[in-house]
Amino acid sequence: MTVGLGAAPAQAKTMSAKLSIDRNPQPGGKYPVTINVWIPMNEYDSHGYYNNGARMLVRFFADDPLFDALLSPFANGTGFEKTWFRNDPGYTAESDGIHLRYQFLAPGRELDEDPSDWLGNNYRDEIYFTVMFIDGDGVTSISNSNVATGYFCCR
Ligand SMILES: [Ca+2]
Ligand SMILES: [Ca+2]
Repeated sequence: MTVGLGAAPAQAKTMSAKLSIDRNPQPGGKYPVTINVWIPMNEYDSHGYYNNGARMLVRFFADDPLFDALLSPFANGTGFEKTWFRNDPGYTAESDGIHLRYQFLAPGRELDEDPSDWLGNNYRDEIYFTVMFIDGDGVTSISNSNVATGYFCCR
């Protein structure tokens, strides 16, 4: 990197990651999913990281007691992760830090992580994402989002 930054990214402590999933499916059985990540930092650092290779990588998981399965909500159910680089839509450097604001449609079959039983009772689904912020030197910070719930349909 060419900018003078501290040794380790101190922003890890305050990176916020918010998830909301609209419980009303769109035609085709897809649900609007909204990601909102903010890494607070000053404007100089924000543009410094952003312009020197910093990226964000997001993965979705099913929240379960024993094992949190990796989900594939991206690309109509075929993508298990997505990475944002400089100038990608929704990924911005601003005066108060680096932001990722992104909305997409996820197929219900991916969000229905606790599927219906043989009687047709659909169990409640719990979804969260992890976001990795990777700066140009490869230093990584990770945060988990809140858990979004719903009775998504259908596997
Ligand atoms: Ca679950
Ligand atoms: Ca379910």
